[in-house]
Amino acid sequence: MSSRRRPRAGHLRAASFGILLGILLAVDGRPANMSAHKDKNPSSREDNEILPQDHLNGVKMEMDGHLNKDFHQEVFLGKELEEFEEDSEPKKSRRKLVEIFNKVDFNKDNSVSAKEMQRWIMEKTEEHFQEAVRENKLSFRAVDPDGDGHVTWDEYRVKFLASKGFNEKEVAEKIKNNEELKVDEETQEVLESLKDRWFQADNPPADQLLNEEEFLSFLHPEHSRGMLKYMVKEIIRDLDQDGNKELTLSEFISLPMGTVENQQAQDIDDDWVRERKKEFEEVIDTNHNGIVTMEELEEYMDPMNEYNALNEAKQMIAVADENQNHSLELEEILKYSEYFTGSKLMDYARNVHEEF
Ligand SMILES: [Ca+2]
Ligand SMILES: [Ca+2]
Ligand SMILES: [Ca+2]
Ligand SMILES: [Ca+2]
Repeated sequence: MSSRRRPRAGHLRAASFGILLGILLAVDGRPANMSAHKDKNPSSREDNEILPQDHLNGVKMEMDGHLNKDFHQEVFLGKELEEFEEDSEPKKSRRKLVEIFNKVDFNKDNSVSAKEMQRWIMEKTEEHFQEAVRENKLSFRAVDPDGDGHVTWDEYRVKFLASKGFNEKEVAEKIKNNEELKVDEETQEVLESLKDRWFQADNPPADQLLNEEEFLSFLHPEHSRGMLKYMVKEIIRDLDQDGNKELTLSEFISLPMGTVENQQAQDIDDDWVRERKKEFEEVIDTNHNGIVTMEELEEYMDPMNEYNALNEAKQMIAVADENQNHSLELEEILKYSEYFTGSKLMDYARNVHEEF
């Protein structure tokens, strides 16, 4: 482990949370003997969905402070993202990309301007949000089995511990009888962090119960103003070394250790540092004074910020704009399809050119 930074409580929290998510994502379900019932549908997916995720679609930064590398693809493809994953057929992907181009090109002049791309990004962001609302309905049902529309912290805590492999009935019984729960330190830290977040998501008048909408902001803080501020506070807490609630470039570049497995490898990766520096100086620090304030970070994290969307649109265009007309033509998008969609289509397009 890199010892670039002294571990502090916040780091440990972020670290253990990352590790926990890693475990939950990596292990396909819990050990068989702990599983209440074995159905065809592994319960791991459902369990993961009741936990706030590190990665949020269409948000520029992960909850652990890492940049979201797939951001531009997410805001370009929206919920179509999955259709471009590895095993999709090139011919189909190409057709899909042409289709998308024609939609982004709102005024049908065969070229995508920054304004058109901005409008598209906003639309796709809204799509991610609607997707989150839809998924939240299912997750909420999982934590509110009696369906009365409210979930207490204790009910959620039981579900969370069950997802960690604890026996759900036993835990529920112990909580009911106010008995002490024997959980390891790591789980305890995650629980405390979740509890903070839980009470943040409880809108006034605070009744310590979350309804479906509040649960959505618990899982998806990016779409609620109050939770967005909370998320920013958490990120600053993890990155801010001198505790002045602002970030310098060096604070932004050195991440808390242990938040990802290959942190050490990433720390020494020059590209990684360069990218982060660029993002800090050119995008997040909007008044370019070398300091990122909470307000600047909040603007940056807000997925519905139109100014950010326009910047992103310009950046995306610049990547592929070979003829330098500040717009994207279909050929440019196809040539840079890997950047926009994650799949390489140009070679394919050239090979089968006769077909079209
Ligand atoms: Ca156009
Ligand atoms: Ca600082
Ligand atoms: Ca600034
Ligand atoms: Ca162009």
